[in-house]
Amino acid sequence: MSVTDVTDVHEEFGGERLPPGQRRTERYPVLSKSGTPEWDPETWEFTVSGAVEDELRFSWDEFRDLPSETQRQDFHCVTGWSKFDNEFTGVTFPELAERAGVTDDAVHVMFRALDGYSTNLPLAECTREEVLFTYDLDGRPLPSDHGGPLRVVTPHKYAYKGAKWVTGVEFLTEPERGYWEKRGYSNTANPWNEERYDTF
Ligand SMILES: Nc1nc2c(c(=O)[nH]1)N[C@H]1C(S)=C(S)[C@@H](COP(=O)(O)O)O[C@H]1N2
Ligand SMILES: [Mo]
Repeated sequence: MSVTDVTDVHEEFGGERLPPGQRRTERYPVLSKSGTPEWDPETWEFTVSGAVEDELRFSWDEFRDLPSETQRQDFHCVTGWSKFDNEFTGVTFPELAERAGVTDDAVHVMFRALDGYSTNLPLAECTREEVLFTYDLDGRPLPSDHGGPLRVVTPHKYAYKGAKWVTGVEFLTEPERGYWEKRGYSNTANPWNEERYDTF
């Protein structure tokens, strides 16, 4: 199996592999605003909606049939730990965006999840190969505490930009803030610039 290594993403942001103020951990802590939600593979559905030519809906089996790839990525939590060399398998954001046909007026994206979580990014910061809808970690199904069956990973951002238990992505014509972005976490979340919190 071929693995694309994207652990050099820090070079684009002019920083070291370990962003400032982070310490490296071998463990993989779990951070969730509430508990781990239940899911049912029979009724689970993933939607692509909003400013697109074709709204898309996938069952679990249909999603698993999409073209996938495996990437080696680092993971930076805003609370100060980083975990290197995670192998995530899944579907890239550009792959899904292309299938839906994003319309010209789309500028922003909102991800929504089973636990009521949401998080937002500008469209340009999502249409990157390393923004991955991932279902396998290190060759095994992504543990449910870490967002299984499906989560987003955003190695160019603090990890709260990656929704665990993601069930939908909506293309927006105006920026909006997600769950933590409304509660003081940085809207931009660049780890190499230590964009951790916003003051309102
Ligand atoms: N659906 C959902 N996604 C979420 C969260 C959450 O509470 N719910 N927490 C975010 C935060 S703050 C972080 S740091 C990471 C933690 O991912 P992990 O639990 O796999 O380490 O998930 C992010 N995605
Ligand atoms: Mo977090």
